[in-house]
Amino acid sequence: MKLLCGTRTLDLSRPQVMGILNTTPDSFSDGGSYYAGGGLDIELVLRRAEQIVREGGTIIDIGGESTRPGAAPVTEQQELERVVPAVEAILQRMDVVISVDTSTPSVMRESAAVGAGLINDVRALTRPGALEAAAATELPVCVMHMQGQPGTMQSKPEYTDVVAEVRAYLDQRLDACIAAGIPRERVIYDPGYGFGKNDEHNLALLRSQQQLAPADIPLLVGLSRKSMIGRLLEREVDERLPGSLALAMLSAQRGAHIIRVHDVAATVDVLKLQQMVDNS
Ligand code: 8Y4
Repeated sequence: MKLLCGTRTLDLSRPQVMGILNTTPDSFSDGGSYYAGGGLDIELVLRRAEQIVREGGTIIDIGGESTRPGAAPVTEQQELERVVPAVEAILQRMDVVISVDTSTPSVMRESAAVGAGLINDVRALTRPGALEAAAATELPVCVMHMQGQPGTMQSKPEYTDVVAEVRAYLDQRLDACIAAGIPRERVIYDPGYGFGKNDEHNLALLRSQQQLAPADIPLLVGLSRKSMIGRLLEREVDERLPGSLALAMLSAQRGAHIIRVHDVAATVDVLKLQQMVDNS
């Protein structure tokens, strides 16, 4: 399976690693904040981007909004100021696919205009104007499942059949994409691990991950350092690498095409071995 991301093509016949680059001032989970008092530190952004590419990441996910409960809401202007210059600076120096983690139509359009290759929307293009903006970019879109809203989604997640409900939601978003002029070939599914799900829900989704997408639709997953690892293993955020690597391998074995992670080098090693064993 191939994915056309603007001027670059991703080979999804083996799992690709997406490295996380947060431009929010309160992001500690990827080990760094690239935001210093007055604004974004482009030098720090470039250093992190270079690290991701050197370590074997083929996609860089850049976001300017934190979905963490209690995080300060970001204005459209702030998000544009954080994301667009970072995308532009990286692409002036590196041959890599940039994914923009955004739900905001103007950020989609302006990022695409400076060369972004993928739109990653945790709200699955549900904001007013998002479907139209994403369609106009002609880029692939990742639609993610979330129950509830970022601030409150973990208060009481409830499902009758989490696997069926997540699949039905993603299929419904695919229909909405197609109706808006985003062809099926450009849609990526994501179960949204940890987004309005308890540990039992997350484990059920991972166990049945193969059923979450049709065979022709790529699956993106984000499990790296997430709270479920913290709870299941009683580990703080800086102690979650072994758990993250185990889940990266399990998700690859269950059909993940793109794996969103903080620790690129370690994940690339694990996936190389997984491919050697499972694709002989
Ligand atoms: C520690 C580390 C604690 C990470 C929390 C977190 C996904 C995503 C996020 C995902 C897609 C996160 C933007 C949450 N997760 N996009 N974004 N899929 N497509 N939390 O699973 O990493 S942010």
